[in-house]
Amino acid sequence: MKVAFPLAPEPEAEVAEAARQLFAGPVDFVKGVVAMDGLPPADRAEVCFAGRSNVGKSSLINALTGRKSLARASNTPGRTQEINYFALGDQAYLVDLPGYGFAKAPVAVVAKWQALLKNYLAGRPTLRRAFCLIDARHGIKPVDHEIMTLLDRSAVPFQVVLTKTDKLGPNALKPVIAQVGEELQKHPAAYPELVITSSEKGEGIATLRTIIAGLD
Ligand SMILES: Nc1nc2c(ncn2[C@@H]2O[C@H](COP(=O)(O)OP(=O)(O)O)[C@@H](O)[C@H]2O)c(=O)[nH]1
Ligand SMILES: [Mg+2]
Repeated sequence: MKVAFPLAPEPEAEVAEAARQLFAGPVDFVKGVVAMDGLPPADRAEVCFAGRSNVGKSSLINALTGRKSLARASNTPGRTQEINYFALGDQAYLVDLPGYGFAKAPVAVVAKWQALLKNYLAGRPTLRRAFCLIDARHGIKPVDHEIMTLLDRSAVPFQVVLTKTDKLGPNALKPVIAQVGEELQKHPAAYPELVITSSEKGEGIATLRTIIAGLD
């Protein structure tokens, strides 16, 4: 059976406002984690953001929280291989995963974080959803399938978020949405709804906030 991947609907005003208030409240950097035993206690729901280096993960977390440099502040060189935890009040964790797909990192470094990522995705009981960020100009690439397959195997539901849509011309989005929908047919863990975003222009941010606030 073919699954359709429609766009996530615009949230209704009331739920969008509740989500806005949640994200306008305190958001704090908790820690950068380099090994499974460094994870904070699994005492609340969490969502993670995965994607290639430079796809816009940190910018998206900043846009969601309305803090210009929250995520970047923890992204000092040398910490980029860490799993960065942010606390959304005391309700949930937002988790910025290390970017993948950079060819220049030494093999041992890549192997180490791949193992950490695999253990994290398979072993975090409070992980409600992974957001897989895909650059709207590029669509889903082979390296994205690798992490999506990992999510399938770990039975972590994931939702695709297209980023940087402000960089696209008016007619360019439709074919990308079609390509993404086609590629997602291969992934049983794919949540059948796409979110279209621009951290720069704010597009889709209220929708994504509402999705996260609605997970319990
Ligand atoms: N035009 C545009 N640029 C963006 C957007 N999101 C991120 N960027 C840029 O893309 C680059 C990488 O973003 P960053 O958030 O650091 O990516 P990360 O490596 O996935 O954390 C930066 O130069 C950002 O300014 C967006 O929505 N629109
Ligand atoms: Mg980043």
